[in-house]
Amino acid sequence: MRLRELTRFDNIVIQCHDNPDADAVAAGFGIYRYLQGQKKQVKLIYGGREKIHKANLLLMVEALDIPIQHQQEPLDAELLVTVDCQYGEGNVTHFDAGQVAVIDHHIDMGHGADFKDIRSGYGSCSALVWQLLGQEGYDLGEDKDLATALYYGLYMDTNSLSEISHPVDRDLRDCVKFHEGLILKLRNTNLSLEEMRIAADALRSYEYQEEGHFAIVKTQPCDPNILGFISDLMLQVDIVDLCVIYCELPYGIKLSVRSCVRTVRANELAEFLVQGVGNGGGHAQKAGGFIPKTNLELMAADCEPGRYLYGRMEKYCAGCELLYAKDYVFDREGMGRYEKIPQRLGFVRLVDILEEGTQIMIRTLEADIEMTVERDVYVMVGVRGEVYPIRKEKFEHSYRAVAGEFRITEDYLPSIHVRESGTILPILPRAHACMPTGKTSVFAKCLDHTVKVFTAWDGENYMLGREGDYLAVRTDDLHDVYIIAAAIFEESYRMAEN
Ligand SMILES: [Mn+2]
Repeated sequence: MRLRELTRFDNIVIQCHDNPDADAVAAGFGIYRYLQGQKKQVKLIYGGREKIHKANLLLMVEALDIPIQHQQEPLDAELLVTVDCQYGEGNVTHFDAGQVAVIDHHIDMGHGADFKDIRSGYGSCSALVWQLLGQEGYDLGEDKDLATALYYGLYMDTNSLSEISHPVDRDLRDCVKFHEGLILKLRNTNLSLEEMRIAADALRSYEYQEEGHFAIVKTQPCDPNILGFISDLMLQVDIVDLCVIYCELPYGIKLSVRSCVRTVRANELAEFLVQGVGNGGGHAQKAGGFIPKTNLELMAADCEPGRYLYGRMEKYCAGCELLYAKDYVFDREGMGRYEKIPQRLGFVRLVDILEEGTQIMIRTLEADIEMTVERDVYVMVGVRGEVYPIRKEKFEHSYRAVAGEFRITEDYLPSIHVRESGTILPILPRAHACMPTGKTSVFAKCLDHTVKVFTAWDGENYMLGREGDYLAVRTDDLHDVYIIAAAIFEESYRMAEN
């Protein structure tokens, strides 16, 4: 969806969910500012019984002059835009509206709307609004109040940026110029004494599972940020390797997940815990998740959330094989031989665009990859926009450069961030095309259970193979074992002739 599509209406109301949080307020403020600039009659509201009372939100609203109003009277808008929530949900007071637009980052609950932009992979609605504003050429450099609001919205929804996951969230974090003094003040206006008491009570009532070295803690209903605060503390306990802290709110279950072992990434654990019922994400050590109440009831009738999460945790800990490339003994059993389908891929010779020795970070949908520009290191770009470094020698054996461009259309395209200057260079316009030489092939088999592979080139981080993904071994190096995602395998490989 483009924001400009909304400008055909004149009387527009933007609605945050009831008990709005910083992310909802910031996202609403962003849409408000844009429409105000388009000379629209626009109003920013939230419904529900409670008025905003948390100290940080009051400070945010006042310091940034955010014109949000508590709406209790019926309303009839030509267009109603719900932000950080979906029209028809339990935590969104109903108001009549001619047409409805939904801008949100939770999972799509399937309610109808005339306009919809739901990105459940994003850690915050603020990042989505920031992206939408960018598409319209809105200059945030000229609007530091809004920039600060969006940054703070992201900050609060990703547990002080610690559970950040999507590259658009990371882009907002890295690119925006905000009022530093205000953010510092907001960061330290976070807890009330009552919330401190809730945290203390929660820490006394943990449940510990010895075999899996994990702890589960339920808190009383509280601001989701308290969950992160508690889980950070819980993880510091010597015998706790993984922990999940959750609370039941009127509209669903919020959870915070932590891991301090390299065999479990917190974001994957969070995704697993809410799989099919909610959304979750973050990164290796810290992650969060949310399950809408109705979904939990559907999935686990008469199941108490604590039991449900405990069961998922046990299942996660039990159902996984660890594989270390250095100790791997090749077994041909069940493996087929495959070769790359001759199709265009992209590659970039880094020294063509940057000085040798330059520190860079390559941002992709999957991860931020830290690298140094070296003479013989190339960067490959795959059909899904996936990026990986390759040594010149290996490249020349496996691929040959061909004329023409390499093009793909994906939602998020990779870019090179130059550390020192902050310059951002999109990769695709700088990529050349290449084709597989057909000289290399792999043995591979489809996985029927979860496998984590610590590869030969990175013994610290594993590659996750889920059911349906492929375990692959280079035929010319039987220690080079790795995972190829199901979709990429099907698009890129075919059975070898002999
Ligand atoms: Mn949010």
